[in-house]
Amino acid sequence: MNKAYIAFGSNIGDRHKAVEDAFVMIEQRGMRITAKSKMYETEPYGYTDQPPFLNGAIEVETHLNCRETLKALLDIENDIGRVRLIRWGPRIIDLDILMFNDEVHDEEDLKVPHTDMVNRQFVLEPLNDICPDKIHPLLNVTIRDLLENLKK
Ligand code: A4P
Ligand code: MG
Repeated sequence: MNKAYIAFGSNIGDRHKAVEDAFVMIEQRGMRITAKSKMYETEPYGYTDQPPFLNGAIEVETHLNCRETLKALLDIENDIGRVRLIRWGPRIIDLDILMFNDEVHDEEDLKVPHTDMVNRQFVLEPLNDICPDKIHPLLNVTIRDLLENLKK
């Protein structure tokens, strides 16, 4: 059985509903949610001229491999976006694989662990809720320590 950590973010429309819909679809597609972080209201990072985000992270167990998991998450993003958004409008849900077992993938369309997670408090804070002792497979540091370092 594989264990994955997935980040979610939403900043348009009914954000809580989008997240709840995503959880249901994740379970329907062969992933069992085994832990959920708290929900965080966060200021936009990077491109800042956009509404605040609802962010969090979940732990899932799945028989899907990493690439199959990515495919499932992209399908869910599309399903949620297609139902609720105007054409060409932004998506209301972003689902990123943060870590997948201790695997390392460095391909154009699949980078795991997520490359920018160590710089993002809105990722590390929820991750710290659900797996503070998990060791980042490339950096060999716990999530708790990554978060503490970022806050310094
Ligand atoms: N991809 C590669 N690796 C992965 C992975 N580990 N997990 C590829 C998921 N996808 C991965 O992603 C584009 C492509 O990344 C996918 O097709 C997949 O093959 P996307 O989600 O369609 O595009 P995006 O959202 O524009 O890019 P990305 O990198 O997800 O955006 P960011 O960098 O995550 O920025 N501020 C706050 N406070 N909270 C947020 O959640 N999010 C963003 C989005 C900006 N600022 C934010 C937040
Ligand atoms: Mg994404």
